[in-house]
Amino acid sequence: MRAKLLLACFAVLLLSPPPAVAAPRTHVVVIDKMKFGAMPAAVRAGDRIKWINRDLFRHTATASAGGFDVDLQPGMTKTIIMSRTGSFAVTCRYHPGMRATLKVLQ
Ligand SMILES: [Cu+2]
Repeated sequence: MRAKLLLACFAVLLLSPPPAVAAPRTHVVVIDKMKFGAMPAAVRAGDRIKWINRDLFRHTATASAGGFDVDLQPGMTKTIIMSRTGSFAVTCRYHPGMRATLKVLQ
């Protein structure tokens, strides 16, 4: 009886799917009225950031310390993959007053 129970438990373990690895997600940041929209929370390495420029002006999403530099004409959308973890100070090369912080977790 006990052997059957152990065997059943073992079978359940064998048949269980492996632990889920989170699939990469796409987060959206809208730039409008000379401001970055809210930076997404819970960005993980491997996720994508889709930058959308809804403003009438050309902007960039530039990591001040390097890492990415996205140049966006008015109405343009670009998607990048965040391969590095860390806290990125983001600014616009044309409008230094535009600032945000994007955190990328492991
Ligand atoms: Cu700008």
